[in-house]
Amino acid sequence: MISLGARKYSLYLAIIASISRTNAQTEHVPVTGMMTGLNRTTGEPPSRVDINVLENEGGPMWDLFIRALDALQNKAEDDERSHFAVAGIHGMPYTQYNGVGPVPGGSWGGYCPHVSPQLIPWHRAYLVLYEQVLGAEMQRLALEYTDANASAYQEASQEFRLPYWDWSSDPSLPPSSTQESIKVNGPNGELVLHNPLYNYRWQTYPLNTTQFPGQGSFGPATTRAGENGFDPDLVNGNLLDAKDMIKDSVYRTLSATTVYDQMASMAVPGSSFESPHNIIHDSVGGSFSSLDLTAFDPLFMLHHCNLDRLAAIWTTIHEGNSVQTQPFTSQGLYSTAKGELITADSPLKPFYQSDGRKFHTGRTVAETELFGYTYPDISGSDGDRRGAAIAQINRLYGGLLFSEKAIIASTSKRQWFVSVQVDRADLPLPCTINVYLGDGLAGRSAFLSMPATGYAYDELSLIRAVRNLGIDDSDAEAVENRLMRDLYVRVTKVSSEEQGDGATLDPDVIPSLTIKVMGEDVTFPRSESELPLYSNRTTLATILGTPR
Ligand SMILES: *[C@@H]1O[C@H](CO)[C@@H](O)[C@H](O)[C@H]1NC(C)=O
Ligand SMILES: *[C@@H]1O[C@H](CO)[C@@H](O)[C@H](O)[C@H]1NC(C)=O
Ligand SMILES: *[C@@H]1O[C@H](CO)[C@@H](O)[C@H](O)[C@H]1NC(C)=O
Ligand SMILES: *[C@@H]1O[C@H](CO)[C@@H](O)[C@H](O)[C@H]1NC(C)=O
Ligand SMILES: [Cu+2]
Repeated sequence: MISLGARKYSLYLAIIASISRTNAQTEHVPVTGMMTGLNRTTGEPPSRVDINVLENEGGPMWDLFIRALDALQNKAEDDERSHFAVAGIHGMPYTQYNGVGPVPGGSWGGYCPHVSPQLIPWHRAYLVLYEQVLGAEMQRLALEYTDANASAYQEASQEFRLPYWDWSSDPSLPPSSTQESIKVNGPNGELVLHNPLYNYRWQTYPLNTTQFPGQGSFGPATTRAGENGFDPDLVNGNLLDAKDMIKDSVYRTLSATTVYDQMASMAVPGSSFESPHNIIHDSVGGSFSSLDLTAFDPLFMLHHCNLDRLAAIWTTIHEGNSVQTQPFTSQGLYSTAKGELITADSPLKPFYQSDGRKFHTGRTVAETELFGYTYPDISGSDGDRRGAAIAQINRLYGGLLFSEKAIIASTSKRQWFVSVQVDRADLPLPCTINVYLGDGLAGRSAFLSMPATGYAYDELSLIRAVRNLGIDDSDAEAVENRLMRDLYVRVTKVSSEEQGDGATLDPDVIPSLTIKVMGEDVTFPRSESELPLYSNRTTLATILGTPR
């Protein structure tokens, strides 16, 4: 039997051949991924790894990773393979990358789609571009090591794949991103560098005010919340406050969402990964919470790599659902005009396929293996890949719904969540909608600055908040009485400079905001490789934002 790996391996060879053919004919940077370091027997690509694991293992891969980030940040900003040029695709300065500019009728200045099913596939192509540019730099730097370590450095540079920041398990900042300087091994001994994971310092600062209209408040380098551009304790405090909400939201999307479009964005009713992803942007704060500037922060790629990982786990679990299913009407972005219908075959601009002529689409980026990478949670070509992935997410994120006790009892139980629906045009963007139960924060939906209009949706689990009430949660009537009495909503404006708490608004002033308290039956999984089942959704009440 020819293994899946072998079939894919021959595909890689075809892709590599076509890359070398087209590079001569076009100046476009095709987005192909790294094709080095594949398993020689199976053709399986290397895994992207947890940033903290990469740091703790240290050695040649870590040395090269840090040195290559530093090199990209120091490359001339008009070089298409510099950190500046790649970061500038996302938002400001609205680079015409690969010669692609805005479409008439587009409104938002950068290419990045948000609140759109293209959020996941577009950022996948984006990360792959960064990974291949960074990987090429690492391979160049590896050649500088000529001593007994030379082959270890070269091998590491071939097997390298982008690391991810698993904020869904532990949202604390990667420790490697909190120190201003860093030591690594260079070819001639130890090097002390400005830590390229700490921030990005613009070479051309002061920024061109035409291209960076908001520059006045941002300073010469990227910032995160706090004094002097970044206070790691403050940021970690913000992140850890949201830890449980993020984890519960990720588990809900992994287990309860069955349609790709719902999983991929807040544009479709249901639970999505976009929502906890937004909480991370807001909690890190500073320029990280600005869609215009966030991609310049070196944390951005690690952050989005985790989003990509969650989507890849989701598509492994929900086999056969790897692309957008329903057309979506664009709210108007740099590369899609308002009213344009977006499907799985719409272009992901400005990312060219290997032929340098056609753009990638949701469909062409559906499989990570075709870009030469996988994730530890879904690797392993044989056996029950789906079951193994489910067991992994149950262990990592399923704390509340998944426990030995629940498995043994194999019970079904009434549980509750809040559904959120709002027209973004009514919101004081960027902002958060916070749901409280009594004194405690029960859930949060975060909304970034763009797009300015269009409906957005979210679902916030109340399981943890109900447990924290300390009443018998099998007494549905008692729980529902408490929900009706003690649940209320507040809208909080996020200040992009993150100077303390933003202003809080009464949600009554937001006409389109609809908050429903919903009930559902949850049947606990019977084994670690099964998911809970959700059924019998009912609406308890549509509440307003005032305490009742
Ligand atoms: C390649 O894959 C085989 C089969 O899964 C495995 O035994 C081997 O260790 C892998 N080689 C490397 C270098 O990872
Ligand atoms: C190889 O690298 C290690 C650190 O990664 C260093 O301690 C050692 O001196 C290097 N070997 C040589 C021969 O330079
Ligand atoms: C600033 O950016 C604009 C828009 O790209 C450009 O036309 C202008 O020449 C730039 N100005 C300077 C001083 O670089
Ligand atoms: C659905 O839930 C409601 C409310 O808890 C309950 O009264 C009803 O019996 C349930 N229906 C089914 C089919 O389980
Ligand atoms: Cu993002």
